[in-house]
Amino acid sequence: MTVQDAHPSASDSGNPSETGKSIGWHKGYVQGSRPGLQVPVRQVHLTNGKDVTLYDTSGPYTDPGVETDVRRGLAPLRENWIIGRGDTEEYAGRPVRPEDDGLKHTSPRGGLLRSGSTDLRGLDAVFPGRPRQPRRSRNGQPVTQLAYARRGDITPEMEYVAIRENVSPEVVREEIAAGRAVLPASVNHPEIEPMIIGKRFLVKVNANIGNSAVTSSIEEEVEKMTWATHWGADTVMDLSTGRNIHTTREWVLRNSPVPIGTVPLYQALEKVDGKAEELTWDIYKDTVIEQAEQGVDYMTVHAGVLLRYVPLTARRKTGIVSRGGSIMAAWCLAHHKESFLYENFEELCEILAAYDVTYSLGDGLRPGSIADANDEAQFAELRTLGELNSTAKRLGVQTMIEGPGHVPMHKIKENIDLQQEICEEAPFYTLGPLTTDVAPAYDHITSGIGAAMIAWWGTAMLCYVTPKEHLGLPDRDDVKTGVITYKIAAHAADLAKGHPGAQEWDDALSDARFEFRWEDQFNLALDPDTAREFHDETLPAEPAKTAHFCSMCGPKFCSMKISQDIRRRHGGEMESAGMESAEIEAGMAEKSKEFAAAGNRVYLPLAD
Ligand code: IRN
Ligand code: FE2
Repeated sequence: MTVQDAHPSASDSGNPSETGKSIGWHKGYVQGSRPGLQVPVRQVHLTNGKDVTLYDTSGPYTDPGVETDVRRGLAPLRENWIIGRGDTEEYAGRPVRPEDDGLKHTSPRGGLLRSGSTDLRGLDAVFPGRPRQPRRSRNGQPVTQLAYARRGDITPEMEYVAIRENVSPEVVREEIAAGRAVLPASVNHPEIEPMIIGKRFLVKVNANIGNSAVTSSIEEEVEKMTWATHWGADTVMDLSTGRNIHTTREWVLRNSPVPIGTVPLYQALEKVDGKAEELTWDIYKDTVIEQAEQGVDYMTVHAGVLLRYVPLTARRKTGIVSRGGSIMAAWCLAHHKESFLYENFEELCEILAAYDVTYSLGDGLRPGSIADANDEAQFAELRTLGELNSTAKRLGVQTMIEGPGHVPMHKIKENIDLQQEICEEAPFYTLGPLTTDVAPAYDHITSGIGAAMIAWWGTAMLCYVTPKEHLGLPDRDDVKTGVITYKIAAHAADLAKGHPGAQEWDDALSDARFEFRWEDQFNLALDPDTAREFHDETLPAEPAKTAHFCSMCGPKFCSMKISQDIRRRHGGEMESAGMESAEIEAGMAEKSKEFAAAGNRVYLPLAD
């Protein structure tokens, strides 16, 4: 694989990270079969002259020498591919109305342009970037990666993800065609760097962002998105409710290098002043089209919450905890009718197929407590999701299935096994699951445990949980903690699944650790800033980073140093020949003498 520098001057310095420190890696690109097909990679230059190449989600923001401007948006990388297929056309699109932005009462100065709105802060109400018109299928036929894969086409997007995942394009095509993987890439979101979600590929992580009626500005949401992808989020869901909902999404989409997901039901509910019973299929459908025209790549649809399942939750400890699930349950009960999402599902499929919006079939009846895990309500909904999955596939729509929630460790495996069976191996996308209920403020950890397990058994994407889960809205630090926690779970699963190349990263870091190449250890870390900071707290001086000891044992007693000393003395021959036990003993005896001479103390004060 040849990796080109993103920019000729890129190799001489690392990129400045958000903290202003050098992050020690730089962006490179792998050239594909056509000029515009360049796949980003993160290259870590080690001090021993070797390079480690890692998957990169950070987008053009980390390209040295490239100026990004949030007011203009990212370059539309995929535009030529989309237009080149000749199966879509531009059209006028539906008008954007004040109520789309949660601004129901138009002010005298005019709804959207009302700059007095306090929660806009730095960014304007209207996205100022290049003018664009929405596209959709020219003749109503699906313009989805699933449809292309089925007819045997390898699209540029498929080639792109094949390079990213280090597999052949044919494997990508086959997995998509079989419905075992999705490549979420709306025809109206040409800015994204394509990625794939499926069990044969690297486990992916989604980060949720979004304002609510009470907090956060557009600017903050755009920043949370770039921040999340900087740390490795593979997709971002904008779960905004309240004010500026349409405009926030526009800013996020135009600046996002990763697929964006939403729950259209949330915005539809805003349009009826939060009164679930006033929702209609028409309002919902109109909201889906509005979001599809903007370029949302995948949508959570809680179509599996059926009227007859609602009573199954009555005796639960925590009832219905899904926001979307409870909205639909309230609607069904208010009208005593079957869900309008279920009843109109085929029409919804036709809309999604015309833009290549991917389904994320929502788990509206997921358990919200350990006590409710794997109950009848949850699995009844899953069976309906299986049925909807077949319908969606038949109509050419890419589909993944959402999963729980709160599940104790011994009940996790049943979830993925059942989902895979019922949903014909469609990608599973789970929220954790949280393995215990007792640790509010640490639910990134309670859920990271479940996430690692369920991903090992085949879950394709993990929806992160931040420390603020159950308590409040995540801020910037919580977003980072959530993403890093979930990258750990995902990578641990990649290792356990034996994903080709996954272990190279661990091996490179272990070598750096064993050889006391501190800078390399930091730069290879998932979170270089924190690793460096923790090290500097105890050993702040610059030379300490190359010193041959670590702060854990101090300079005089260190297991890694002992074994290195032994190796060095034997000129490396022990590695090939296997070291004689007598030699080890001799080395150890020598260390013992050193240790005794220093007073037989395990922990020595640091010499200064
Ligand atoms: C993921 C798996 N199960 C649920 N999720 C995520 O939860 C989903 O993708 C979306 O981000 C959020 C939807 O929450 P409600 O409306 O189901 O509570
Ligand atoms: Fe919960």
